[in-house]
Amino acid sequence: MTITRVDVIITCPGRNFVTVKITTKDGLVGYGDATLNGRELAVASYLRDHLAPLLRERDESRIEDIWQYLYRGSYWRRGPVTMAAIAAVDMALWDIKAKRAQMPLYELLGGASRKGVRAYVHASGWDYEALKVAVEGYRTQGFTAVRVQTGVPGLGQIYGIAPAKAGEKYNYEPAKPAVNSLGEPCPVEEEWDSRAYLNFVPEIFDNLRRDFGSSLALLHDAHHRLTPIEAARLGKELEPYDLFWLEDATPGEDQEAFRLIRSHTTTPLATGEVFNTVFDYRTLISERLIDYVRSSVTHAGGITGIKKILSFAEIYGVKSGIHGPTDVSPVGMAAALHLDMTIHNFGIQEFMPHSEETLSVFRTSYTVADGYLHPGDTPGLGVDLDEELAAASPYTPAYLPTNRLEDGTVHDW
Ligand code: KDG
Ligand code: MG
Repeated sequence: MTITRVDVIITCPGRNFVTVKITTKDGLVGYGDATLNGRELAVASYLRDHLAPLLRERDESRIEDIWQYLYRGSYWRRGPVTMAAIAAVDMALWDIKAKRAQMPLYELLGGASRKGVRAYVHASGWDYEALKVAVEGYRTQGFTAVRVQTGVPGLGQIYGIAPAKAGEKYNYEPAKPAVNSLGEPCPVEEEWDSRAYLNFVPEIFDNLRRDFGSSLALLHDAHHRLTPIEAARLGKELEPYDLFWLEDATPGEDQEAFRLIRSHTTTPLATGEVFNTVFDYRTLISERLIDYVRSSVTHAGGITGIKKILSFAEIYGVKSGIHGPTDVSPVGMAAALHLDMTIHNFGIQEFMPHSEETLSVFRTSYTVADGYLHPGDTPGLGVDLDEELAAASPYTPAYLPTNRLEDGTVHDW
């Protein structure tokens, strides 16, 4: 069969999402997620203006060939905009292939390697007491793994901490932009002090182990804010608290920095949510400097792209920890779950539940019970898009925040 239509749907049911919809000559429809937080329209243009004209009349069954044509064939390779656009096309083609085969995608990818997908959720709070309430809530729901983040005394708003109540100063998913002197949206500027953070964080983990015991898996995201020696110190000081992982300790593009961190600590390390291809992981994986790869299906070239990363990782005993925040759409989440079911080197899946508003536009068949997710057995990815509802929530300009030190210097985050 051939592709007859490629539509790009931009919608904002609670936050922005970019979705590609591919239609075949015999009327099958596939969806793919192209959402790049704060840069949504760049990917939409890449899809509409550059990829869609190349896809029409092409044989939709040739997924690897189309992937290579869009990646290798275009000369300009890699980067989040390119790879999110390729990812969306790739996901939509896998969705169509599995619908044509009348199978849930995980069956087509090799079948189930496990009964379900263990998930970790985000617990956060302004202080330890608020964090504790959030962790208790997730424990009650049956989750066995939580990412824990808190505020730092003396610092203001820090990205990664959700407001417990409406109007609280924390700003997380979807990040609300500030307004500049022209009345236009712009990134909120947060403040950072690594010393204050490093002096405070071990106490939080001490409290967590005291209150929740040893079996709960604890994860923590340093969000690229540390230097290698600071990350080494943190990893070492957190060893007694047996973390599942310490994520994005330093800016990920400096792969060699992980040699220093690794030589100082046995705390497991995860990184890669801003990576797009297997090349971004070459040193990290081949030198066994990390334990988990964090790319999302949406930002790493789709199912075809992330399978290349995970196959490379498997050889070195590195596991998956696929990125699954709410800025990955339900389509991108479903793609992750189908892969998680099949791969051998599955580690854990990040799960930030989407809002009711989002889920009224994206109708999903995946389920969650007792801390496990399952993609469901609907043919394809198992996600439908209500286009009328989507059209009723138009794109809203959005920015992720930025980060500065006390003296005004822009800092990593
Ligand atoms: O768009 C950026 C978010 O997806 C990211 O900052 C969330 O760090 C994150 C995580 O681990 O989910
Ligand atoms: Mg992260």
